[in-house]
Amino acid sequence: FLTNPNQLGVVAVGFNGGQYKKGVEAAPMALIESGLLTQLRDDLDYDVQHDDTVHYYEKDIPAEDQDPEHRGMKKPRAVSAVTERLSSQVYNYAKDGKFVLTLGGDHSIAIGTISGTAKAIRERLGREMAVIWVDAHADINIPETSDSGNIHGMPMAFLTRLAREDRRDIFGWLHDEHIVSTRKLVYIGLRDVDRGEKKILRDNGIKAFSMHDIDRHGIGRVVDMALAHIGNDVPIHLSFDVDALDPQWAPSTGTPVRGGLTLREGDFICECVHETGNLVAMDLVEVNPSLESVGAAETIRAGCSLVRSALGDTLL
Ligand code: EXY
Ligand code: MN
Ligand code: MN
Ligand code: MN
Repeated sequence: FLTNPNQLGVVAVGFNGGQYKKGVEAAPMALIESGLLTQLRDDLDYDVQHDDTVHYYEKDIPAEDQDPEHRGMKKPRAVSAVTERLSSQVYNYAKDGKFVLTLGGDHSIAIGTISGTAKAIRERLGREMAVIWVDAHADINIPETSDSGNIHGMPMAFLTRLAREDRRDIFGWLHDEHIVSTRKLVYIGLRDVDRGEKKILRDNGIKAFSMHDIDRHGIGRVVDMALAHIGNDVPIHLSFDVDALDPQWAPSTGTPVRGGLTLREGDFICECVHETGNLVAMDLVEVNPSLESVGAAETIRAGCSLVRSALGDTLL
């Protein structure tokens, strides 16, 4: 599905407004400084296109006193403004048939990345794209089911239209071409899903593999089943939240949940998705280098490993 498979558009989005912990905005720089892009260039032969600056989009973000809660959502205009710009930036790479790698940032940025790839894939190939969402959380709260009001717990609801909002400055810019079908969404790694989210998953028949499923069937079968659900010949956007990994491997993240994937299982998912040949974009989100200072280096190393695996690094 990529016309330029060795060209990699890298978008760095140091944005933290989808939740309340500082530090996640520093992740793109930390990942890049630890050598991620150099590895992709030198070891995996990608033509990496990145303007060497981390995008904070500060001028686009309304001041906090200009951004009151709306339907319980916190900083809705800020998240909307950032993701709207991000969406067109991702679209611009994806429409040229390049792979798009986005380094977050908290997971609210997926509203921008997935809408951008979905639109490009529709225009370029006339097809619907699938999303594989690897996370401890489902991030599919609608504003009314969210206890926290944090938008990083809601991106999949807006991307599937389960949540909608007509105000242009609060996600009203999302149109049909940006939307992903609930039938084309698969979760892997879930273990902390809110009550309202469980109902949303059930009512809409959304495919989800929890840690329980991984314990029962093993990661190999679970990945096979996830890919079978999507189908053989469908472009895939992989959105990887580092908190899918057990805190043992990725302690420096805002909402850690014990009982997660090993780093090897995380890498395995990425390797298998790469092997399909259908991967068109990846997000790596929720790395927060300022939490758990002892674990920050380890978390960054884990993040780099996941990205390399998704981009074709093999063990042999
Ligand atoms: N479900 C909770 C909420 O909506 O606030 C926790 C969400 C955490 C989201 C992290 C990024 O995956
Ligand atoms: Mn950039
Ligand atoms: Mn998430
Ligand atoms: Mn999460």
